Amino acid sequence: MTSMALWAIFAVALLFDHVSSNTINDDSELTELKSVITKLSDRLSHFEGHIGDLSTSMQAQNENLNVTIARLSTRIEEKIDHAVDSLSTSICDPDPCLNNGKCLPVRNNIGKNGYECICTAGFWGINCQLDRCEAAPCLNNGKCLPGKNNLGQDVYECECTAPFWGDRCQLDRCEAAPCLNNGKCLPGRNDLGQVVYECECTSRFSGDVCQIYSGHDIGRSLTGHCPGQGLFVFNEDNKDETKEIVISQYVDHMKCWWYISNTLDTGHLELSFNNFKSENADYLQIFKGSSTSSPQLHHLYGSLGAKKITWTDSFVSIYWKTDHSVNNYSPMTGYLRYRP
Ligand SMILES: [Ca+2]
Repeated sequence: MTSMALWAIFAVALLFDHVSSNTINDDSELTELKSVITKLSDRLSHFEGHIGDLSTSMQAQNENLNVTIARLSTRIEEKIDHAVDSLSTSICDPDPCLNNGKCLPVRNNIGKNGYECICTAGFWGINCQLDRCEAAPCLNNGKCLPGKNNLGQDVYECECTAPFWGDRCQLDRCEAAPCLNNGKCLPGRNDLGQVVYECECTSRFSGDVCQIYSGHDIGRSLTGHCPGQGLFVFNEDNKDETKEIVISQYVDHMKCWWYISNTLDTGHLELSFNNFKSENADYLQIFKGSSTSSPQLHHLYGSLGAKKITWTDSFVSIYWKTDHSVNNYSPMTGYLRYRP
């Protein structure tokens, strides 16, 4: 095709040269020109034939190409379908769901294949990779246990270490130090499942709050106008302290109890008033024990002024009592000290 095209261009150029140069001078030249034109005409016809063949051939090739493209397109679609099908079955293999989550192949709204993880309790996220406990909500070394609530929501529960409790182990039932006499507070649950505490008492003490000393139950309710009632224990740590015996208001019908334990092996206890003054029917008693039926060590009443009493017993009760009669006496404070 290329050589024919070149020949045609050459012939046209020759013809053009003869005409434009105006050199046709005789019959022989005209005859030669006619011959050239005839040859050119033949060649052009031949070229046209080739062009026609070429067009036919190209049309055929075009049709073939269309068929090929259509077949290829079909095969590609088939391949894609096959890939999608195998994807939907293998999308859960290997299993993308963590923490024992169950993998389910799913097709979303736009027909796209994917998977969904059905997570076990406590876990969530696309791949069950998240744990409700990951924020470490349990304080004080509490152990976080994931779970679900009644609504099926993911929740956690804290298993607390002693003595902590509460939703997040943030509470300490023992923080009020309810156990007396160096008793150790242990939180627990009662029969109703309520969080309570238990006191682990040191030797010689017992009772709910270790309030019983060597068999003396001093757990009676302490009310009235005497702040600081209850048990006070002298020991090595506090032997230099002064325990105040405060009668803050001198009124009728008072019943105040102080329980004094002395755990020190030597020495004695001393109670002093700067100015003791009471009605004769009202009085302060010291018992060797925890009740009015225990042996009485001292019995103070009347206008005594500066008054000092002592004892060596390891446990006594101080009892202040007023009767029903009206009086105009003043509050008093006694000062209790350990003397070596
Ligand atoms: Ca009185």
